[in-house]
Amino acid sequence: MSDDLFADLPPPAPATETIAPGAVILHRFATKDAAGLIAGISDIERKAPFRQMVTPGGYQMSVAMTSCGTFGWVTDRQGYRYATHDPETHVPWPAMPPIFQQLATAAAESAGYGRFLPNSCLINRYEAGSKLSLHQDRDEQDLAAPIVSVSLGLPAIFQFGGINRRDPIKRHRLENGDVVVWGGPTRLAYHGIAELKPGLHPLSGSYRYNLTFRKAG
Ligand code: MD3
Ligand code: FE
Repeated sequence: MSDDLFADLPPPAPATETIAPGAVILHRFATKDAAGLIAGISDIERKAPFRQMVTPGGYQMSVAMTSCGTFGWVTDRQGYRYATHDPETHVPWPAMPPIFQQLATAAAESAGYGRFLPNSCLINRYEAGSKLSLHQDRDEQDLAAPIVSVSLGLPAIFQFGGINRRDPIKRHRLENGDVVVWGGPTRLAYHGIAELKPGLHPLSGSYRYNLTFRKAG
C-alpha cells in the first residue's frame, strides 16, 4: 500500500502561472473577495444596468455588459469607444468601488507590473450559451499599461492566441477567483471566451462575471 495518497495525481497548478511572456494567471487570487466583488456588481447594476450592446457590424452581443470608473466601454453601430457617461441613462458611470481598485492594483503588483491605477472597469456577464469571439483590446489610450481580469462565478474556457489572428490558440480554464494580468508582448494578443456551459454557482447562480481593469483614457 502506498503511503502517499497523492502519488497518482498530477501536481497541483502553481499559484502563479506564466502562460506567455507578460501574461500571468494568479490562480484563486480573488477567491476571498469574490462575495464582496459580486455585491459590488449588484450595486453597480442598479445604477448602470447590464445591456447587450450591438457591434459596429450590427450583431447583438451575447455577453451583457456594464462599467464603473471614469470611463466605460461602449459599442454601437458607430463603433467601439470609451465614454464617461452611460449612453442608456446619460449619467456618469458609477464610481469604481475601493475593493475593485485595490484588488486590481495588488494583482498587477503581484504579477510584476509596478503601480497600476485603472480608471475603467468593464463588467461582462455571461449566461449559458454566451461567448466572446476572438478579438484584440486596443481601444485604450495607454497600451503600455496592463489589463487585469478577474473571473467570478461559473467557470469558462479562455482562448488565447497571438498577435496575429491566425496564430495557434491555447485554452485555459478560468475559475471563480482567478485573476489574469496581461501586459507587455501579450497586451495585443487575440483572445476570447468559449460558449459558457450551463451551471449553478453558489455566489453567482447561473452567471459568470468578468471584471477587466484598464487604463482607458
Ligand atoms: C488578453 N473579456 O472584456 S478576460 C474583454 O472573460 C475580454 O470576459 C474576457 O476579453 C472575459 O475584453 C476575457 C481576459 C483578457 C482580458 C483582456 C485582455 C485577456 C486579454 C487583453 C489583452 C490580452
Ligand atoms: Fe478582451
